[in-house]
Amino acid sequence: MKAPQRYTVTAALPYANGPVHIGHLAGCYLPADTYVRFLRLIGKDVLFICGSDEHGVPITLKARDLGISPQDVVDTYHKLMGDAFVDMGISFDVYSRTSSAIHHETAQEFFLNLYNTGEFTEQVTEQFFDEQEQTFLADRYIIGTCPNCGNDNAYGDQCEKCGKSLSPSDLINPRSKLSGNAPVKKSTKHWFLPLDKYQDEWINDWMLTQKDKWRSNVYGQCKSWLDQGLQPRAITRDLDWGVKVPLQGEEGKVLYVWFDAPIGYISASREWSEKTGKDWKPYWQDEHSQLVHFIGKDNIVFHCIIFPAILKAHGDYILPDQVPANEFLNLEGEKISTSRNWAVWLHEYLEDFPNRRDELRYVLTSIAPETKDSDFSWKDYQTRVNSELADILGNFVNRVMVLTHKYFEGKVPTSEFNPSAEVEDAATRIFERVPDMILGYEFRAGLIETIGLARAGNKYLADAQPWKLNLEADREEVEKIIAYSLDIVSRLSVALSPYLPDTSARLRKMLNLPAAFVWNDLLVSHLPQGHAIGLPEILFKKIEDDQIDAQLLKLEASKAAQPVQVKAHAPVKSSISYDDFMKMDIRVGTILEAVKVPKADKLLQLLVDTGVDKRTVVSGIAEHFKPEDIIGQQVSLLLNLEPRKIKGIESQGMILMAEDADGKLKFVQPGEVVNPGAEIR
Ligand code: B3M
Ligand code: ZN
Repeated sequence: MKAPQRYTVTAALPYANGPVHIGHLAGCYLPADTYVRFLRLIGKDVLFICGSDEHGVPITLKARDLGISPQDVVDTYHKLMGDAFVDMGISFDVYSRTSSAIHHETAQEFFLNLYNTGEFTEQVTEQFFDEQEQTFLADRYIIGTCPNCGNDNAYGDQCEKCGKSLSPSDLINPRSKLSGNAPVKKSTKHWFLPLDKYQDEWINDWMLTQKDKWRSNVYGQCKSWLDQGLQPRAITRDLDWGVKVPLQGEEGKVLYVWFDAPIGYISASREWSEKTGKDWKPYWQDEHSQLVHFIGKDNIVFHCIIFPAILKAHGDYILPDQVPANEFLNLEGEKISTSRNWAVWLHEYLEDFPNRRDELRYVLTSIAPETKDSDFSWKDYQTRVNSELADILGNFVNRVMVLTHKYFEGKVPTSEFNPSAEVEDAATRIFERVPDMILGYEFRAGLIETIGLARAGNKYLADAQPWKLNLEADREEVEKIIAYSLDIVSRLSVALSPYLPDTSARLRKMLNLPAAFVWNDLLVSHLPQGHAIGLPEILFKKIEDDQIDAQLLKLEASKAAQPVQVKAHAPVKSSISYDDFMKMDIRVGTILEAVKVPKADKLLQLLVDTGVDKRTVVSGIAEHFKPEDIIGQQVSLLLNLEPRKIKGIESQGMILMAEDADGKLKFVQPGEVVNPGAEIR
C-alpha cells in the first residue's frame, strides 16, 4: 500500500462531563494510538490531535444538578480525562480543550468567514421558551410524557426508557426542567448551514468517491442520510454556555456544539503550533496530507457530512480521507452506561492494575468492535492475559533470557542461527501483511499476526528443548538455538511496538538494544556475537482470581446502587384515623359476568358475587381486559361506596386496581382463592 508522507490524525473529543471508560478506549483512542505509533515507526510525519469537548447541554445540565458552574464541571473532567490518557500512554501530540481562548477565536473565525461569504441562511423558528426563567429551552431542558411508552420523564430529544428519539413538540404535557412550568413557543432567529444545497453541489459526488474506501458501516450510514435528503441544519442555539455568536446585537446566542467541536481539532493544532513553533497549516491545508478521524459510530454523520461541509464552505481545507468509526463495546453483556455507572473507568483500571497498560491494550484490541458490537468480560480479560500474554509471550521471553544468563553469562553466544520455517513464516507474514492491516484499520487482524511470532517462537524453543541438550557435547547446537531465540525477541520488540509499547520498550531494555528503532529493523539482526544483554524481567504477572472477583463485585455494587426505574410515585396522602379506615367495607368478590358498556371505550359492566349479594359494578378497565378473560376472577371491591350512575347504569361499588409502572392495570387479588365476601382489613 502506498502511503502519503503527512498525516493528520484526530480522535473524537470526549465530552467533559464524565470520565473515560474502556468503551471509549476500544472504540476510538486505542486504535488511533496504534495507528499513529505505526505511522511514526515507518517514518511518517504525524500530528495526533485530541482534546476535551467542553460545550453542549449535557454539561450545563450536569452543572445544574451539582450546583456548580459549567466551567467547574469541565475543569474537573478535562483534568481527569487528560491525565488518564497520559497515564494510559495514548500518545497525543496535543490534548486541548474547547473552552480555550484559541478555540473560541478559531470557531468564531469559521462562523464569520461563512457568514461573510453568505453561506448561511437565516430562519426564524418557534422554540420552547421558559417565561419564568426568561430563557429558551434546549431539547434536553424539556421533559414530558413519552407518546410512545408513557414515561413521564422523557427528554425533548429522546425517551431514555423506550429509546425513541423525539422532538420537544412530540412530548405530552411538556414542562421546563428549569422552572417546572409549561413552556411557551416563542420565535427566534438562527443561522443554518444549507446542507441540502451542498448535497446537490458536491456531497453526493464526493461520497461516491469514498464508497470503496470507507468501512461499509460508515459509508452505509452516510448513504442513508443522503438518500433521505439532507436538510438545512441550525448551527446556532439560544444558550449562554458555548462559543458566542460573533455578531453585534446577537447576545444570548452561541454556536451549536457540533459546529464548534470538530473545529476544535484545528484549534488544538494551532495550540500545538504555538507550543512547538511548527507550522500547523500543512496538516490541514496541504492536499498531500491525509486527514483521518477516529470516532465511535454515533459520530459518523458529523464527521462524514457536516464537518466536511464546514471545511469545504470555508475553503482552503482538506477533507477527511478516512473516518474509521467503530461499533460499541459492551461490558459483561450489557451496554456501558455512564449514568448507571456500568463501566470500567480508565483511571480506576490504572489504579487497580498498576503497570498493566499493555494487558488492557492487548485485550481491548483483541476484542475491538471493528465490524460489530463486542463484549468485554473480566473472565475473558483474565484468560487472555494469562494464557496468551503470560503463557506464550512472557514465557518465551523469560526462558530465553534466563538460559542466556545461565549458559552464556548473558552474552549472545554466536551469530549463527538454526532457523525454523514456522518462525520465519510468522515473521514474513508480519512484515508483509501487518502494514496493510494497520493502514487498513484492521487492528485485530494485525495483532493476531503479530502475536503469531511470539507463538512460533515459544513453540520453537519448547520443541528444541535446549535445556535437555548437553552443554558440552551439543554446545554449538545450544548456542544456535539461544542466539536464534534472542533474535526472535528482538524482532518482537519491533513488531509489538504499535500494539504493546511498554512491552516493546521492556524487551529493548532487556536485550540492551537502543530505544529508538524503525519498522525495517524487523529484518535486520542487531545482536552480534558477544553482545551483552540486560537482566530478565517478568513481562506479565498472572491475573489472580481475587483480582477478577474484586472487579466483578465492584460492578455488582454499582448495579445495586441504581434505583429501579419506576414511575414517579404519587405523594403520600395526609393521615386518616383508624375509624376512617374502618368505615370502608372492602371485600373479595368473584366476577360472574362481564360485558362492554355500549358507546364507552373504557367501561365494562360487571356482575360480582360479593358473598352477601350479587351486584352490578361499572369499571373503567375495558382497555386492559377482555370481558371473556375475567369471568371467574376474584377482585377486591369497595362495597359501601355511594352508588352512582355511569352511562345510565347504577354502579354499586368499586373494583380496586393496582397501576403498574407502565400504566397497566392489575386486579388486587387474594393470594389464593377465598370465599366471596371475605373481608379485607
Ligand atoms: N464529544 C461526542 C462524543 O463524545 C463528541 C465528539 C466530538 S468530536 C468533534 O461521543
Ligand atoms: Zn418512551
